Amino acid sequence: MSGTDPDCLFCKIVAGQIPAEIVSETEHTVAFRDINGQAPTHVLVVPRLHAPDIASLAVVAPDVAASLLLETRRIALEAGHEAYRLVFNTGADAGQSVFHAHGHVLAGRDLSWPPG
Ligand code: DGP
Repeated sequence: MSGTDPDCLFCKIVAGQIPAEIVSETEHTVAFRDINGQAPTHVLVVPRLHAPDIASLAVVAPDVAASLLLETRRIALEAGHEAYRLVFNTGADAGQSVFHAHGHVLAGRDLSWPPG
């Protein structure tokens, strides 16, 4: 499956056109450290396929969305965290700034609730 947006920042990271600290790569996903880390572990897991948010991805490619979800857990466990927070900001008013689906894996410090 393909589908990229030449103007999308995360598509460029997936393609290797913009450097990032890569954590893992699978058939469907690429994971890299957030440039503005908010926790000792702060990894972004993105699909290779461009979709503007996680729900849109689940509509067009539910297998990729499920694969991404499982990869977030694998990354947290590999980093030594059984407890972690998984965030999908969806929509600008909810804090989404990059419109290529991505899960934030946050762990390694106390994470308060409700989030800010
Ligand atoms: P969100 O606000 O949920 O759309 O999250 C986007 C995240 O992407 C934000 O936490 C910062 C991160 N980010 C933005 N630009 C770059 C970049 O060029 N490289 C990396 N590694 N992360 C980036």
